[in-house]
Amino acid sequence: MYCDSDRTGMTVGTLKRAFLDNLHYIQGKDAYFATAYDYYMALAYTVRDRLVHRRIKTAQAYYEKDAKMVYYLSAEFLIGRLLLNNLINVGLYEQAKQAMADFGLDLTELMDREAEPGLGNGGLGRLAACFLDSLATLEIPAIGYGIRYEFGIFEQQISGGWQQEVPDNWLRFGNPWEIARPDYNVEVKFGGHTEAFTDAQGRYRVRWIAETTVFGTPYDTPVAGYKNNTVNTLRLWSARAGEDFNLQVFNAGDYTQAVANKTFSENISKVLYPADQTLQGKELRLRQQYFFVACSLQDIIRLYLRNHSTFEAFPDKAAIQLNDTHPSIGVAELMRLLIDEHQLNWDVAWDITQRTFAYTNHTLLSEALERWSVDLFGRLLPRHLEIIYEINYRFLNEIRLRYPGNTARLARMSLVEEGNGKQIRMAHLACVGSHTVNGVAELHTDLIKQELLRDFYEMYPEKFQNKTNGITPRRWLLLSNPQLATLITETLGSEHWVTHLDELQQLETQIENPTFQARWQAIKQSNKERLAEYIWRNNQIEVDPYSLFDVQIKRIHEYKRQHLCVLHIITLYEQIKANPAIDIQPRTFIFGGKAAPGYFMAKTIIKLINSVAEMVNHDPDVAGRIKVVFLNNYSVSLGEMAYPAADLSEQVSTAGKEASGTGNMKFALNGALTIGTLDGANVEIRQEAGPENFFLFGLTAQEVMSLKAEGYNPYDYYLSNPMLKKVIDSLISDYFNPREPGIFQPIVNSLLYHDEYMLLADYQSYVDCQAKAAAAFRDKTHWTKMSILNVARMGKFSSDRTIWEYCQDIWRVEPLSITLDVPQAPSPLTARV
Ligand code: 26V
Repeated sequence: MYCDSDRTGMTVGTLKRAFLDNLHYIQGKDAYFATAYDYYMALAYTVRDRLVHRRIKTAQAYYEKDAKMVYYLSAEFLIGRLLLNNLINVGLYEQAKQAMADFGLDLTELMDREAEPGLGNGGLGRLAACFLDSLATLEIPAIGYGIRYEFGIFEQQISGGWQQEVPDNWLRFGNPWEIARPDYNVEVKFGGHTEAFTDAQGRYRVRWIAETTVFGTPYDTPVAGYKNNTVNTLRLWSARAGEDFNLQVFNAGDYTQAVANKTFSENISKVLYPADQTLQGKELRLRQQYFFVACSLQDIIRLYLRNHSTFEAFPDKAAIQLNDTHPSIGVAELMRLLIDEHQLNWDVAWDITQRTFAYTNHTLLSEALERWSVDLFGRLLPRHLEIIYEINYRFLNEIRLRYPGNTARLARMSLVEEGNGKQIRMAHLACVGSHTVNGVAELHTDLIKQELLRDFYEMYPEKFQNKTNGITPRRWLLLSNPQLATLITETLGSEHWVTHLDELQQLETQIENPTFQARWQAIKQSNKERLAEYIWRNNQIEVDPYSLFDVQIKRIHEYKRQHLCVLHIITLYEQIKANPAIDIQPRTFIFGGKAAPGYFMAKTIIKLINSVAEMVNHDPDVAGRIKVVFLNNYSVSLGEMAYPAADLSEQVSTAGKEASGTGNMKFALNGALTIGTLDGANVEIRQEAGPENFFLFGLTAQEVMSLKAEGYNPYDYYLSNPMLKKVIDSLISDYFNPREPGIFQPIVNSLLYHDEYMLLADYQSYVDCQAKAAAAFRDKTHWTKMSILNVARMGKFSSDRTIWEYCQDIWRVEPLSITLDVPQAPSPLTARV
């Protein structure tokens, strides 16, 4: 019955029957009334059936083999649209395309109806999504745990050049991929106080008398491995008011107050915080973090106890990864569960906790390091505060033993920051509670060891590891650049490279082959034309698809230096104005990215890009040679179109500030050359691609630190560089914003008098490097060769490689293959749930 039923069959014929069935019985529509959205839903349910079947088999195998599981805890999962991804991974794409064509439907158009789940801010959330894809593809037993935000990252509209935020009601029309599991609801407590008591065995115990309880309902989204039978789970928690809600109404009689309380509880999973890298210390955010961690740990323990009766083997069966500090309250929560709920003693509980958790750091920016005020913490999580104090007490004693009399070190390493308003340092908690701490690129890990967590590294050098980030080649090549993927498959003779990305190396044999070069160029050209059409439809800007596409898409942040690119654009513009007949490489500058709603400078940078665009795009002297485009509402889907269309990838952060970057990898894998600093994974990309195939500029991280220590004065650069002066003066004079004078003054002041991110120090080096890139672009053949070499040498940056390293060096887990033709599935009546 598993072979070709309407719910599992893989042929065009069964897909068509299943599709019609779902259209009829789930959407309740016939061909007279069905909309494109109904067709999308019917197809999505058809695909989901095929996944559900595999997911059940996968979960069965994990249970029966008592496999060690990876639990990836992340406040963000930026998974992107799922229809095409699932069709590809489960091996149904061609059949689905045919099936839809037989009905006169265009699969691409249906795919466009899917709302994108924007459950993340940027790099960190997207990394978690790439990791889920690789975990399933490598057949690793794993569950991703997070929050089912009702509103994802805001929709960005541009009005008068400024960013406007619009709520992202992504669940409005329903979500065909998720399955609610109210049967696995768990309870989460907040607030109240603690009481110590002695139990019947004479043991010292603490009970937490909470003020409120909230329920978490899990929603499961299947995560399909690439053409294997593994389907793992992404389990996202949604907050529901406690079940005593109705009772309270009866008893207290204050119906409206009770409803208000219900709404308050359910607010926990309402909205994703749209700030990355800046902390606001908001109570709701701490509630969110504790909520999903408490739900997940209960779930993990429930799963463990199905096969075990003591906690002895817990660290051998569960590897819990903390994606940044957002879930780091898990360290205190696991201690609480083991001690208060399961009556383990402190030392045993602490040993289990430390052997279970590992922590990934994603940022060196001090403003992005999470700290929670002790006041807030104590109010919301009184028992956890006690536990953290106890962890800290024992930890500080350890330091005193190792470094007697070193009070400065004690203050630096403490989990509690003293000073105006005590704060809990979550990075320290995560570090102390974990067996392994990792950075996300070699340079980043070095800086963690030497700067950010230097004291910790000195004490526990064996705890620290590097795990350079990666991206999934399924979404970031196969799905987003099908023409290039086809060329690669034809050239290498199979699609084995999709799961063994190192094999792209073999493309190097084609580097001198003119036919291959021509096909390579034609594919890039066709991707550029597609983006040009999108720009025309979306921005009403006509761009030359033969111009150099110079692309910077990522969150807007001062350290990422989008405004350095703007200084370059103005430089070119000034050169043209001074000599309109100048021979200049035509370029299209394409920007995209969201600014945190409260981040004034980032929002002003967006306005600056749009103001410069307005002037440059319409100046007859420019004669269309330079165009500037700001793509609104940058998202995973927009990235899928933009990366394959880029010639030049802008990775220009101040050295030492970008932990890794992953957009840099997406560009390079799609044949763009990089202009970049020695920051994050750029260093390793350049190493792999070869320095001759990478446009390097700017200070190194060491030079940045030395220059700062010496006393950096940006104003000197302004005075001594005439072109730089001219460029900055054009901003001072309101040339680009005549009707809104003064709006760019904050940017000018920041550059001239502080320049924390050292744009002026890197300006000349950047402009010179850009001139080299422009000259190189004019030699089409040589550029194409460099492009091919970049792709051929990006194998290292597959997230499969990254995940395999985590499995080997941190989690100690093994793959487990899933077979679908198990002769006998256990009867539903006898199977344990
Ligand atoms: C941090 C914070 C801290 C304050 C509260 C709000 C908030 C929200 C999100 C984050 C995460 C920021 C860290 C982050 O996204 N880091 C990025 O991680 C990528 C994956 O490792 C890496 O490639 C980027 O370089 C790094 O910026």
